[in-house]
Amino acid sequence: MKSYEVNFDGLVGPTHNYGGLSYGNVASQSNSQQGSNPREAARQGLAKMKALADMGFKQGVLAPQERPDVAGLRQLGFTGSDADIIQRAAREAMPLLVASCSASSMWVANAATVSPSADTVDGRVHFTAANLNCKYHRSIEHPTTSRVLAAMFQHQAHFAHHPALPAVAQFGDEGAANHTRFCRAYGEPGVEFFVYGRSAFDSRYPAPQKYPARQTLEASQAVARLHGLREDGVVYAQQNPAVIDQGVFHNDVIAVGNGEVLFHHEDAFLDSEAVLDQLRGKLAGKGGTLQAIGVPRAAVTVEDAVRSYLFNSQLLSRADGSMLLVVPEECRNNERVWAYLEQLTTQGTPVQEVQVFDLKQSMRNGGGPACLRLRVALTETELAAVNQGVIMTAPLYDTLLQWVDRHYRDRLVDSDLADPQLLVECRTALDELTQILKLGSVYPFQRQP
Ligand code: SUG
Repeated sequence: MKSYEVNFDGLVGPTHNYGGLSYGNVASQSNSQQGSNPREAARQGLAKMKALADMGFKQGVLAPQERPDVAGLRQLGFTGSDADIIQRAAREAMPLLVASCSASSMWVANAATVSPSADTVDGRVHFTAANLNCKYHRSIEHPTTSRVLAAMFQHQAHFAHHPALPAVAQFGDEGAANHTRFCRAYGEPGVEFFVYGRSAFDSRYPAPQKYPARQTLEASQAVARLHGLREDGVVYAQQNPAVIDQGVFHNDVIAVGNGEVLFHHEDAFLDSEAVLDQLRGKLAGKGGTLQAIGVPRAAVTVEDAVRSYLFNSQLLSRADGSMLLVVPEECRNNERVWAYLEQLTTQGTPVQEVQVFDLKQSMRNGGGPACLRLRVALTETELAAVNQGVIMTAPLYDTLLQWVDRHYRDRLVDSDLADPQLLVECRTALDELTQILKLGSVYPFQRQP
C-alpha cells in the first residue's frame, strides 16, 4: 500500500513573544525581552507549509494553545476573575506570567513521539505526548496537545494515544526532537532512533556540566515500550554532553534523518562509530542501507551549527528518490555553512537541492524548520482516516492567513502580556480556529461548565 510522510506544522499562537525562558537554548537566552511580531511569525510558518504543500509534500497543521494559561495560574494560587489573575500575576510574579503566555507549542517536534504502524506490534500508529518537563512553560503543553492530537487522529482502529510520561525530570521527554526513523520506504518496518542526553537512574553515564540534558534514556525506553516497538527496530544513542553544553538542547539541533539518510555533525553523538554501526546493522536487518552524511567540525563548528541551525533542517523525500533540504535563512548568512551547503548538493548524496526559508520570528527563540513540524508516516488508509480539516490545501491556507490577519497583533512586548484583553483575543481566535480545523472543543476555556 502507498505510504507517506506527512509533516504537521505548528501554527504560531497569538501570544508569540521572547520570554528568555529556555536556559541552555542560546537564541532564547540572547533575544530575551525583545519585541516580537506574532502576525509575522504565523505568516512565516504558514508560508513554509504552503510552499511544501505546493511542491507536492503532504502537509498538515497543528493548532496552537490557549495563552495565557490562566488555569495553570489558578493552580499556582491566583484567584478571582481571569482578568484579576493576569493583573495580579503581572504585579507579583511577572516571570510566571511570561511563562504562562509562551506560544512555545508552535515547536511541535516536541509535541509527541510518533511510531508508524509498520513498526508497532499492534499495527497502529502510536503517539506519546511529551511531558516537556524541563521547563515550566513547556510542561503545561501536553494536556491540550493530547486533546488536539486525539481530535486529529481519532480512529482507534488506526491510532493509539498515550498520555505524557510521569512529570518528573527522571522521565524528561522532549518528543520527536530526539527521535528519528530510518526506513527503506515509509510503509515498511524501520529503525527508530532514540537520542537521550543522560541517564536518570545510572550514574555511569556522563552528563553535561553546564546546561540541562532534557531527555533521559529511561524516558526514551518507556516510549519504545508503550509503542510496542520490537528490539530489532530500535537504537538508543547518547548525545555528546559537550555539545549540549554548547547549546544543543535537542538532538535535532545537530542531526536529522530521513529514509536511509542520517545528516549529522561529527560531534553529535557520544560514541559516533558505535552508534553508526548499530544503525547500519539494524537497518540492514530491515532491508535498508544507511547513508550517513557526517559534517566534519573542520567545515562547520558546533557553534556554527547552533547559530545557523543547519541540522534543524527538513530532509524531504521527493518522488524521484532524491531529497530536498529545507534550511532557515540563518544558514545562508553563515559563510562556512553556506559554503558547505553549496558543495553538498554536488557530492552524489541523495540531497540534491537546498531551499531557504525565512523563519526569523521562530528562530529567535531557537525554533527552526524541523522544530516547527511533527512527522507522521501514514499509509494511504491511515491518511484517509485523519481529520481532513487539518490537511493543508490552498483554500485552508487562504482561510488561515485571513484568520491570522484578523486576530493577531503585529507587535508584542512584555508589558502587553499584562493586558487581559490579550486573553480575550486569543480565545476568540482559537474558538474560530477549532471550527476552521474541525477540532471540536479542545481548549480549557471551551470545556468550562
Ligand atoms: O524548548 N524555545 C523552545 C525551542 C524548541 C525548539 N524545538 C526543537 N529543537 N525541536 C525550547 O527551548 C523559548 C521560549 C522563550 O524564551 O520565549 C523556547 O521555549
